Amino acid sequence: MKKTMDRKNGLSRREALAVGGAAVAGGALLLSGRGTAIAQDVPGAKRPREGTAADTGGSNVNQEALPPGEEGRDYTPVVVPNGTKLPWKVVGGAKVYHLVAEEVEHEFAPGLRATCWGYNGSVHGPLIEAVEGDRVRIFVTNRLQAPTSVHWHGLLLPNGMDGVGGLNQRAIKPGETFKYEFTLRQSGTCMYHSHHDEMTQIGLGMTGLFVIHPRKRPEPRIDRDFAVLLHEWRIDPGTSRPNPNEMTDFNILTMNAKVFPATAPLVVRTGERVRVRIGNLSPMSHHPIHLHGYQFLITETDGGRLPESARWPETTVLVPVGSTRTVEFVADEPGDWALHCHMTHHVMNQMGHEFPNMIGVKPGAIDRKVQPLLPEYMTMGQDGMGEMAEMGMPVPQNSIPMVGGPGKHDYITMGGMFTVLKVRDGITSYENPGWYENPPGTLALPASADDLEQNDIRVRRNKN
Ligand SMILES: [Cu+2]
Repeated sequence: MKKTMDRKNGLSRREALAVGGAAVAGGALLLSGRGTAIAQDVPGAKRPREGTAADTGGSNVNQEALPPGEEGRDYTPVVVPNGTKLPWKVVGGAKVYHLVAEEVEHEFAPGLRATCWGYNGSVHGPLIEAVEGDRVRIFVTNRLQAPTSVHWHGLLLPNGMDGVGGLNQRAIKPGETFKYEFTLRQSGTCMYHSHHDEMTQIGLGMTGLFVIHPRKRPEPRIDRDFAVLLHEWRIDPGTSRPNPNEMTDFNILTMNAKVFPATAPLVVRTGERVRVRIGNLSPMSHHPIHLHGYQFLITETDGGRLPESARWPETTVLVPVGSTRTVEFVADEPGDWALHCHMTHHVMNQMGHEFPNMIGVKPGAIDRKVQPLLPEYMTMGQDGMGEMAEMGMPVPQNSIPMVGGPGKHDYITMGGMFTVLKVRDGITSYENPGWYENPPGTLALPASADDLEQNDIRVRRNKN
């Protein structure tokens, strides 16, 4: 048994003693309900550490590791809309993964592609899924032209596995393969990302999610467990690579590296218990993610599961840079519900940002004066951006309309960090079910003359 309390982890010796039996039991209590509760009250109180005595290197499994957790038996697998998961195999009791850092031709939406940096042919990298107590061995091959390293963000691990280039290890040179190996001592939603020349490498997309399921399945069970990673990019129309030097003016805002309307919907059967894990490895922006039609509970951060008394209801959860937030709710109201960043410039695609403000301009006079010189000229944007997108204005090469796509009732004037939660009664497949059919009497429609009269509503004509 290792001593877990002799570390100065914000805990004095007296506080440690006050925690009592939990401290003495150390790793053994880690997986019990009581151990979890204590850990929540005193962060860092549990922390069975990997030591030299047990860790002989090579492929020996550390004494704290448990048999590899199995999908189905130990956990309901996470769903990654538009994304992939990293496959694994078991060797000597450890789960073995292989990440390959490389350039990736990525499509953000039809019409917009760029050469990004990612892992295993994917931007962002595939989601790594494992179970608390698993021993994981992750090989990282560098197929970039530049050195790199991988940091396991939010994971409790030995210092030399933390992946900060120069600080915890030397950088992985082009062509080299490094081995990371550690035992997962926690559960929750963590991430991974390059920690070498971060501005360039994170900016170009070298990020991913790392989900660790608890060894003991919590009740009530989650039916649909989604994971979404947020990012932002600067891709000037006509160019083929994101500009990682951008500091403020990002023009492509993504969920799992896609912009609406290319974001896949989150499909759920009515009555199911839903979890959405949201990570943010954007270079510079925090994202307030808003769900329509529901109140959810914030149940987790990347620091772990919140005790019930510390969860609170919200409809918008702020996900700061370098953080994850997890929300849960029961999907009891069918429909097509928007799930999006509430920063208005983050539900736009390219071009919206640098457009001159034409709101309220009367175009007729300007057009009459300019058209003799430039016959194709037409003033745009005087009624905002929505109409321009809808008209299908021609756009420069390798760019996409500012906003949106066709919806059931009209054109959806949204882009960027926008997707749809689709809740349906009695579905047997999670394929995209199409648009929601609103039951009669539950859809907003133009008011009739009778409606106006009966309710004594007087309407003045629009000007012009
Ligand atoms: Cu945002």
